[in-house]
Amino acid sequence: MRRFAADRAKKLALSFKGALYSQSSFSSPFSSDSADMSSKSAPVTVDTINPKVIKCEYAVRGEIVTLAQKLQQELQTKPGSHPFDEILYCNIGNPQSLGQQPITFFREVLALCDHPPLLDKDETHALFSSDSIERAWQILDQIPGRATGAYSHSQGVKGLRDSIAAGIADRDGLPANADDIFLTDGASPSVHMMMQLLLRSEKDGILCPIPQYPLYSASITLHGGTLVPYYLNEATGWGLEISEVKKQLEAAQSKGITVRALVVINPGNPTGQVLAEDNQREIVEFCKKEGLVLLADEVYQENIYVDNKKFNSFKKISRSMGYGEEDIALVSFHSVSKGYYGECGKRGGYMEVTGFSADVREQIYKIASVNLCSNISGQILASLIMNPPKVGDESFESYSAEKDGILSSLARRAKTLEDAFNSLEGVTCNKAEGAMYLFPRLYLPQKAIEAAEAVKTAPDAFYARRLLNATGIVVVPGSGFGQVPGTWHIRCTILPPEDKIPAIVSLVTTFHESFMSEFHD
Ligand code: DCS
Repeated sequence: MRRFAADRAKKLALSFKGALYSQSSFSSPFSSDSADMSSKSAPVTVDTINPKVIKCEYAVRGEIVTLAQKLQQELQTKPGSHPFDEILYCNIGNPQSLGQQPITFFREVLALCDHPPLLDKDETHALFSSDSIERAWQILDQIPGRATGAYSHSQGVKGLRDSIAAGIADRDGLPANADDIFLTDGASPSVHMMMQLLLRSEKDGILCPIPQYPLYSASITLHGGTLVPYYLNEATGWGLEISEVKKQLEAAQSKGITVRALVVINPGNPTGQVLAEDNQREIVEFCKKEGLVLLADEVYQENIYVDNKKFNSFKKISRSMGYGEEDIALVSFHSVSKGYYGECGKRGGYMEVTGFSADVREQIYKIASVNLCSNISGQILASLIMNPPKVGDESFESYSAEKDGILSSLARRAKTLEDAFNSLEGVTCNKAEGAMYLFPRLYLPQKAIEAAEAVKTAPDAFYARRLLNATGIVVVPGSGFGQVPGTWHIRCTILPPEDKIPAIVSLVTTFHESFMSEFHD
């Protein structure tokens, strides 16, 4: 017996070593030449690290933000050193950092789940609503050992996935399956997981909208694939035209690229458009015909500000067309970061994965399991956003008032900023039908373009930098999202507190007027 065990251990050690040193050119630390100092590894410099890391860009936290942080520090150490007193971060969709309050019901449930002894105290009934107490019990009962500090199943706690599936079923009027849900720390890791799964080499491409949220370009670069751009039509309110997608697919194929998936962001970031149902049907039809995985980024599904549009999940659209699981591979990304909840720092999200074979699903599970599991507070929040209080629950009225208050204020802020941008000389701005951003186009004077070129800066980055230095307002240059060459934009969130919007409008207007007169042809 003992001898058998020793043999087995030796075999295992060999196979482990084999996995680590599978190429004969690598020298093993167990061999004698490990003592040879001349084979010392190259030092870690930007020339020796993974070039994909160097190539990857993420403008939402790029150079303008670094400058903003520097200015903020200067304001602290030397008040009055700039023509403004505070930095207004309009660069990132981070609602609570700008004062948005979390939804009370969600936080009550989270607090109770994180500290279950509260549930046994009499005072708790005076401090917390009865439905948050009940929900916390329900959730704790779903978590093995009621241990929120324990690792869970790699897809997330099964009971929480059950309730997310029930929430999806409610939303779509169609059954949903807990086994299709993978809970992740925000939507970002889900996107990385799909890119990791789909991209084998730079010969594999992913169709992405341009402008796009740079998580897509960054993750495609990091995972070694090729971004195949399709341009949204600014003239039609950032319309997604299938003729354009088809043209770009064919162009990529003619260059030897195997296109594996199509990314659709609905509602759009940075572009704010909400897709019409007919348009969604065309997209589904196209993916089905071309055999593409549909990667549907649906993180802004609750952020819709116009009466004539509503959110439809791509799953609901594809099933309504008669397509089942076997007809189309579809991944829907969702997150606790956006909507009216804005819990980005809690890092919760999920992807619903349908239409893949069982053995591919196993591989997705394997990738998820390498991360062990996503954080449990984020998992709980994901279950809550998909199952908020219902009519008759004690919290329902206050919950609805909080939710409607946030969403209606966002709609007003979006409209005021849109009108303000449109009133500026040389600026046009499409409506933000949804999401959290405006993406105005800047028609910059030739002299401004030349001044930007002279300092080797893209004209929209030049404008954004000037705006920051003059007003303290941080926006992201359009070049960070991609745009039709020769056009220039900035992205500005609609998130600053409503009472600050008039001041922002006046700061931007004054800055813009002086910028335009400085560079007038
Ligand atoms: N998908 C879209 C379209 C997003 O806008 C974001 C975040 C994500 C996914 C990922 O977010 P989480 O990982 O937090 O779920 N939006 C960024 C932005 O443009 N501003 O803030 C963050």
